[in-house]
Amino acid sequence: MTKTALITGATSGIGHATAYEFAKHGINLILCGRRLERLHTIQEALSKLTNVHILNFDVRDKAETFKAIESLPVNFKHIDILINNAGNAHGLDPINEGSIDDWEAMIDINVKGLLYVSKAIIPQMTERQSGHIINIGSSAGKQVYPKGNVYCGSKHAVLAITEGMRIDLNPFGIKVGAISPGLVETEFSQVRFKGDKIANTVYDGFKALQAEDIAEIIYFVVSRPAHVNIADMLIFPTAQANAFTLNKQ
Ligand code: NDP
Ligand code: 8X3
Repeated sequence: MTKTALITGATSGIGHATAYEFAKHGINLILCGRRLERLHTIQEALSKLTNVHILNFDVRDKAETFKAIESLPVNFKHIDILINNAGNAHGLDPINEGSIDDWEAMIDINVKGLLYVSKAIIPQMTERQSGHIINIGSSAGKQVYPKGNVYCGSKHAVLAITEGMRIDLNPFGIKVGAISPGLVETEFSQVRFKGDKIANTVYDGFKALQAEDIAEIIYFVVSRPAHVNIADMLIFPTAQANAFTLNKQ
């Protein structure tokens, strides 16, 4: 039977590439994000390959999140795969200089937003005793790097929540796992540095991971047989050895 996936943060980067990868394989899509125009453009393109429904909401807004998911038409209500991808870093500052607004954005989007979306979808999965949840973590969720403080904290939380979800949802036969990339060339650095020109240099001097690299891995994970659950995967560009060791030429 054709599966349906809900992807948060589908308007750019990893979420966008995952939507394309899933569409190529005929997975029905519910694509989420705040930028409505982009959602329409992507829907138009991918509708040639699969059925696509879009949901325009901010994961920080609990009521809006529940309302959006509740509003799904009957042919999109049954969600087999949830990709909790929406997220970003905001700022790169030592803790003594960091902005409270940045900290709140990272906790509200990366952690609380992921929980709201999950809370809205898990009940149908427990009821059916099936489903697959993939949370996009980061190498920053495994190792803290200088000035990474709260972003790293938010991604450590994502990985801890993923482990907790896997334990608690295990009796229901629901697969839960994390994908933890290192540096991926997306709009991530434009957001982190708020459009500052430093964002244009982050991926200079080495070949960063591309969003499509991660999308292919996510499809690999969701296409394993029923008895196989990939619990966690850490992926670096070849030039990166850990969260803070990068071989730039
Ligand atoms: P992008 O900035 O390209 O994409 C982020 C996506 O998240 C966008 O689609 C954006 O959509 C969505 N988003 C952001 N804030 C909100 C919000 N408040 N409500 C709803 N959607 C939101 O970055 P990436 O693709 O790189 O990031 C995707 C995930 O991958 C994130 O969780 C990030 O932490 C993680 N990651 C990224 C790495 C990297 O190096 N790029 C490495 C490791 C992990 P819109 O603005 O339309 O709402
Ligand atoms: C994104 C990768 O190294 O910028 O999670 O934190 S990093």
